[in-house]
Amino acid sequence: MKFDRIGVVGLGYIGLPTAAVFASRKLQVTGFDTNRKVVDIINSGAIHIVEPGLEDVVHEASANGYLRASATPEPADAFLIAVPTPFREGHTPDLAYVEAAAKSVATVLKAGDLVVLESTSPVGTTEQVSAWMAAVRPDLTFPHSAGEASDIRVAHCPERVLPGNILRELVENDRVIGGITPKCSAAAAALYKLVVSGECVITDARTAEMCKLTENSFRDVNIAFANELSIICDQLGIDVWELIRLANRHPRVNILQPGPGVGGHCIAVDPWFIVSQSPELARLIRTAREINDGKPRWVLDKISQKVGECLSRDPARTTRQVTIACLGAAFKADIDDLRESPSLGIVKHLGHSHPGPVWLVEPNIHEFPSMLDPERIELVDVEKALSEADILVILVDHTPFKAIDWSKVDKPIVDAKGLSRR
Ligand code: SAJ
Repeated sequence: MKFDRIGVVGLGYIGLPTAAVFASRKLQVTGFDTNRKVVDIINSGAIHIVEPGLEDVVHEASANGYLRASATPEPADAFLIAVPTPFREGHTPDLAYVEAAAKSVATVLKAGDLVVLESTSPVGTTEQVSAWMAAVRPDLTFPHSAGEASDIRVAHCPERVLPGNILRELVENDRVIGGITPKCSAAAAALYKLVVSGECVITDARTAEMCKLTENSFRDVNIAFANELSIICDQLGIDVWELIRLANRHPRVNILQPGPGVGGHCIAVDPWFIVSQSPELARLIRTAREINDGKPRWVLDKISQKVGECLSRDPARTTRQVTIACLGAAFKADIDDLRESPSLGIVKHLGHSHPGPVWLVEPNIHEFPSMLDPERIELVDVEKALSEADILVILVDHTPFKAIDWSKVDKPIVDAKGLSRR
């Protein structure tokens, strides 16, 4: 198959790096995004997201004429759909962006084109994408109804990259490719082989959809196990981080790390897609979600206990005079992304519930987060927090926090990441 022009729908954390990687191989790529501002930024050779190395690749590809952005779809030989799949109230998947993307791509399709859904999706979505496109284009045939003879090929190839490491993982990771028919899979594999050095492993669309959900659910269940252990160990007076280090010396044990909860747009979301499709059967997956979602509450209870201890040591003091400093608000270490962050949720909650000063140390941000109340939360540097706060709450294992010699810090600490105990 020949792909003279590639269209990427959705220019966010996945779509933009994907478009840039194809364009860097001197393929003609047009990225589509409904946000005009995003289109203008990319056409100026700049980027609107934070990802190491991406700005240079986008800048070069657009300066050399290989990458262009547009607000409306244009014809291409292959389309990659990389739009968000959030969940609605009640944890049911919201496929509105996928539906809109499929319907807009359909308007410019011609016989022989390939459409690949990259967005993490519940099982059956790829067939649904094919059906949505067919409804717009009755003049073409689609694989969900016409099978191998279809004019259009449709496949799922879930993205699996780790934010912060996207450009390398886009090229090096193995890709799972699930076409609605074998011809669809073969076409999608031919496309990805243009840029991927990892293996392109072929399966069917439903298995590929479930595979992505399984990867993130596996991680969520493993983290829930670590979080549950951390609560049990706290009750038993055992250092959970030492415990996990020791248990992981067993050649067949690999427990992840506890923390203040699970955040981000993937691990905390995707397992719900399985739960919502198989509510009676997905018992472990649901429980893991509940354990991880319940962890911030447990951390808040630990903070309240420390406040109580401060007051009982000094009865002349009131809660208003107790200063709590939170270290970190991002959803994981060494990133600036605060969305869906359990740490941010803890800081926000303290802003409402603790009558005294609440400070936040977040070395990766330079503006006050819009989600927090500036009347209640103050951004301070780490030195001020270490010297002046009454209680320190370690929420994120950012590198600068790891570098602190915690053995010299003589203050009450609630440590959700185990930095002060290593
Ligand atoms: N976390 C822990 N303990 C750990 C590891 C992570 O509490 O031992 C927490 C983090 O602090 C964070 C959350 O889990 O709040 C998620 O972080 P992450 O680094 O596990 O994952 P993401 O969300 O950045 O990216 C994941 C990756 N999936 C897997 O590793 C199976 C990535 O490969 C996927 O492409 C991405 O989801 C996605 O887009 O689905």
